[in-house]
Amino acid sequence: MSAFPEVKKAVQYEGPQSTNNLAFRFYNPDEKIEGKTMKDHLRFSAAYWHTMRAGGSDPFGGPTMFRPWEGKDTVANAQKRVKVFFEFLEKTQIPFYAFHDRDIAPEGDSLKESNENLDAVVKVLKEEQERTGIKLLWGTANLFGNPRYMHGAATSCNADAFAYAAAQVKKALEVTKELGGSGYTFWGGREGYQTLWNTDLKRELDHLGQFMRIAVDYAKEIGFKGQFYFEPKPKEPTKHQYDFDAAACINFLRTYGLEKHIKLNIETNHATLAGHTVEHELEFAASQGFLGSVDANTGDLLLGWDTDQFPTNVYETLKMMLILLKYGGFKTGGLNFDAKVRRESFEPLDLIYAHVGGMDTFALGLRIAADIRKGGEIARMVKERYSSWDSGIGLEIESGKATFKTLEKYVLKKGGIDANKSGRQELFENIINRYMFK
Ligand code: XLS
Ligand code: NI
Ligand code: NI
Repeated sequence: MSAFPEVKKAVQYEGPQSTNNLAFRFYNPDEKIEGKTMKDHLRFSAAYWHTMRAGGSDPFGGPTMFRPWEGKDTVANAQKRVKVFFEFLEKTQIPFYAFHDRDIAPEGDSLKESNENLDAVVKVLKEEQERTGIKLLWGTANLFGNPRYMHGAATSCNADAFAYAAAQVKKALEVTKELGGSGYTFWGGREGYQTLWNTDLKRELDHLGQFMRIAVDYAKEIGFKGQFYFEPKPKEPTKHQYDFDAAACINFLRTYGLEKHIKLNIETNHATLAGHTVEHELEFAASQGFLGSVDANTGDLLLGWDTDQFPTNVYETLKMMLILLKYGGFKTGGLNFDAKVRRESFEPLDLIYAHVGGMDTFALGLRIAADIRKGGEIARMVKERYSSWDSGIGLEIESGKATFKTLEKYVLKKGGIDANKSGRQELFENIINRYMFK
């Protein structure tokens, strides 16, 4: 029995003129852009926790989602759910997925039982991967839901919580490897604090560094070759998360000697919660060599929490794709829809509309970004803006030859500076609009 009976076969590309709500207008998986297929540029992924597990509850009300395949929270039901998920992935043509250990299988009464539950579901995931060719983008462990993590996991004041979290990540790494995952993500969960009165910040940060270090060691030990990611988020659930933004995460990784092993997983909604734009976070991470993967969603700028909505703003995806193209695109990462349908959009069909819309939004962003790059004005104008660095005194500074003394001599001789030129922000914006609305 189909879980998505309205969608008879996989959603297909029909082109921009199509009015079919169950077709792609811009995402044409095998079409090449800048020499690479759209599928390989975008590397779409669906998040198990939202797509299969989000019930729609909020602080004021319980679950609203109509999910006819759900039953008791048993391993058998978890296995059945995997099949529904793969039907969903096939019908939307999403080639990757991501999960937390506890999304896919129920937590047992002991670690041993939880691990057995996980193995039983991983077996079905593996079968479904083999049947469909769909792959695991990354795995992770839920180190925040269980009350044992009320003070955090790696940064808990309770050393036993650290130990339990380590045991959980050990297993999560093993199953991620078993499923051929191309990455593993650390998202801080409750790694942060509510008040400094009761917090030894330095000790907590040291513990987090140590936790990641032994995770990296264990990955090496078992031969897990996937890429580790660290996902910035400024707040929620704690008032102050340690992985605040890209700059804080990179500083953390460098401080604890982890910069060779861990890249970043940038999430749009987390960027805006940190008071940044996602393009700032992406550009900054990429410029420092930390571009890993993207949790593709969007927030509501009027709400101060992680609303995890589906991306529909083409200006935003265009900016993201321009940065990705500039830095050579994804190696191991992808565009993981860490997004959930609104609690009012409770029908299974809404999951399809949401993902198809998100995919098309990124596909159109990619097309326009490639077009802008082909036109070349933006890159040329930026290059021209910095041309004083290409020769003369600029080149001397960049090549490390200049000192304060030589620069003083230069200024004394010259007597002033070359005239500044306009930044032309409005012109840049107009050119982008010209490409947007052709
Ligand atoms: C929560 C995070 C989470 C991570 C995976 O806000 O975005 O979903 O992506 O643990
Ligand atoms: Ni995320
Ligand atoms: Ni999030």
